[in-house]
Amino acid sequence: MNTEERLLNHLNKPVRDCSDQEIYDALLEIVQDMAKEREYEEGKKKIYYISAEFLIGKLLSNNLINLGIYDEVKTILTNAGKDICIIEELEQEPSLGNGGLGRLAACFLDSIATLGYTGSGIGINYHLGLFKQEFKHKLQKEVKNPWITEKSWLTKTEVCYPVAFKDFTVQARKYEIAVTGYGNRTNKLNLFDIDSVDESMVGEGISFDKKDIAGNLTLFLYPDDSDEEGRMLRIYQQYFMVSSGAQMILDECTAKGSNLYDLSDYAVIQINDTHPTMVIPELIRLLMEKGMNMDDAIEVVKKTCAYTNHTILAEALEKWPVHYLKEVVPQLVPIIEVLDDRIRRKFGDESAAIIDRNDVVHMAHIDIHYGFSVNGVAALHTEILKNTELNHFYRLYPEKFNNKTNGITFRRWLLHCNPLLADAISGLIGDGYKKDATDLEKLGDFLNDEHVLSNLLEIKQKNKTALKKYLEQTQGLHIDENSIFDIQVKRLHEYKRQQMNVLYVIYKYLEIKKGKIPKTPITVIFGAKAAPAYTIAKDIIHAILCLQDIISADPDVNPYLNVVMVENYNVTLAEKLIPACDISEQISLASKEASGTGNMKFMLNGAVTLGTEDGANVEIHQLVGDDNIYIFGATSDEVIAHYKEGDYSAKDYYEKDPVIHEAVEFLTGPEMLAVGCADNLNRLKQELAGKDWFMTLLDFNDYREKKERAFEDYTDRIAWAKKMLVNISKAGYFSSDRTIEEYNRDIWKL
Ligand code: 26V
Repeated sequence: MNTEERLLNHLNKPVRDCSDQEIYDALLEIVQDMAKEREYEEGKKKIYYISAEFLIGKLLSNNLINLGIYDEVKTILTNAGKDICIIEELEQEPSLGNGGLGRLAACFLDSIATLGYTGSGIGINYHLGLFKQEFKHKLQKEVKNPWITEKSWLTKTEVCYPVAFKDFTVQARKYEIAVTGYGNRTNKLNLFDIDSVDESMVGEGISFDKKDIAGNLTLFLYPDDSDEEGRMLRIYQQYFMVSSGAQMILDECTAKGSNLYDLSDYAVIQINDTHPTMVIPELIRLLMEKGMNMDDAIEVVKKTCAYTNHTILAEALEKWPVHYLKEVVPQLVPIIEVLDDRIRRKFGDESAAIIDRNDVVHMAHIDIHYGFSVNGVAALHTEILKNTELNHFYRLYPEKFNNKTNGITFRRWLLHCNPLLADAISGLIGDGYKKDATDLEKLGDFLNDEHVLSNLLEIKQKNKTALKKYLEQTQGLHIDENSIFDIQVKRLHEYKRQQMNVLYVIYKYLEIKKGKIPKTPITVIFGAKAAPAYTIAKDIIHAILCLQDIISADPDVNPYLNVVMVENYNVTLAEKLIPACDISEQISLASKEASGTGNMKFMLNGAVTLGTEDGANVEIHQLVGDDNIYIFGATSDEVIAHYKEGDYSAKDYYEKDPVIHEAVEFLTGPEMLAVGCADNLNRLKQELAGKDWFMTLLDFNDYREKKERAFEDYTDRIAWAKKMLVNISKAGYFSSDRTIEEYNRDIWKL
């Protein structure tokens, strides 16, 4: 049956006479059927990617592309007077992740299937996902984000596992989402859930009864962990995920013939950050339950588990007090104690211990001692882990440490989100790059071809106009498509330094007020969710929204400078923003951003990076060269030295530098107080002028200068287009296909 026949079969009437919803439902079923036809497993060994987050985004278009029927479906719909873009909009985006870590997991699943490896994701089916962000009175409000509709990508299975907590047991039920590879097999994302979850318990905003575990366990992703109950719930969720995942893995391997002593011939488990770390003691426990002695169980698990570290921020490295674990999963505590005891006896080194003197369990230490691989996610990040953050572990196990620079799937982040650019590239170098991203290098042949460069500018312009329309229709925001689109979209965190961009906007506003008019108008676009309990992050959002208000009401300034903050930044919005971007803001304090993956998406879509030598920016810089990126700020070595010496003083910069002083003062000046809330703005100003833990003021002047230079360079359109083309041509390295091949070569060995 061809696609048209399949569609008519499902619809029972001409496409023209169907509602968009009917068409969406039919396409969903067709995709599910076609995906099923390609579902098979091959080879003995399977990769299990276990992660608390899978930020998969909408799936319809991506699946149509991967199944090779997107163009056909689009034509059928167009001929029937329907618009695939409108049909796409009907899908709810599953918000099963916070940011980079979750999106990375989704890109990896795409690449594993595309490369034809046998692999599954293991995670949690959060009904309400991460909160939806709304702006009220220029403040972030969190509301629930239901995404599971009657017809969805989720398939309910009858596979259930008991998960025992201290005082009660729940039944974990497996749901599946098909992961279609591009022109290849279908794998599965397994999401565990419980039948008793009760969406009706959600009250105002995202509040709910944190004690009713059977009702709330799979409601939200990372509910507020600012209080003890919230933290306990997180442990419940983590154990729920790893226990059901581990049972599934053991079942699958036994069914394939494993005697469990040879588990590592059948399974490799990649632990995505420390959220799934309890899978290690849980597997040991389950193996012992099946009759294995503890020594053997530990050895088997050690050969099966590998750990990825995604951050060096101390506050983000999970540590659970033993008494929490005793309250939730007492069965794991004696096992963790043995694991700790063995390490203490072997190394006698307090800093390598698993349970510290204060009876706190360091989750990452379990992974490092009892896994066979530890990897960072960009070259610089891995070096920092080896030389600084995890240096004492590196000295114990140098052979375990390796780097796997992150990547992104080009199916979603080019073919799907930027079809105009993808088609133009195909026209120049053929379709080979869709399977082998390094082919993009061939674009280097066109760097002096004015026709190609002008076409690139035209495509960017069309994408900017499309973004303008989209933001008008969906958010009531108005932006000037003839301005420079300077975009910073990512989770809100002080180390990512959205506040530095805010200070720049203030600086520029004041300059324009003084009569210094920019050559090209500028639109600074922000998108970011702040953790519900992260006060300063929410203050930064408030400051951005105040500036948006002030400038949009000021006719002296708004012909030249505008600020907008998009509401509820998510994957869907990223797919619209990234193709339209001119300047990609990647301005974290050097050493703090493990990798970044947004930086790669922007580069691939022809934006030029303005960034620090941090995370994967370092590798982008090496690839594109000094002329095609704007690098500024202190190096990671300098930053690490400042922390060590404790010699950075924000106060000095604030008091001695008049430009910085004026910009910081503005935060609580009359313009801001007229539209904003004094508490929030004062707190933010105090933080910046008095503490500034992430050294915003240290880098501000260099940032400002490099940003000005970028705006200046932008005016030479052909020279700028050349920079865009260099960026696109060098982006092949950042395909997640490359990353997955490296994981397989060095770690998984499938
Ligand atoms: C978590 C938390 C939780 C508690 C409060 C502060 C805080 C700060 C950061 C985090 C991040 C946890 C791990 C994470 O999401 N890392 C991101 O992983 C991406 C994929 O490897 C990488 O590109 C980002 O640079 C990295 O931040």
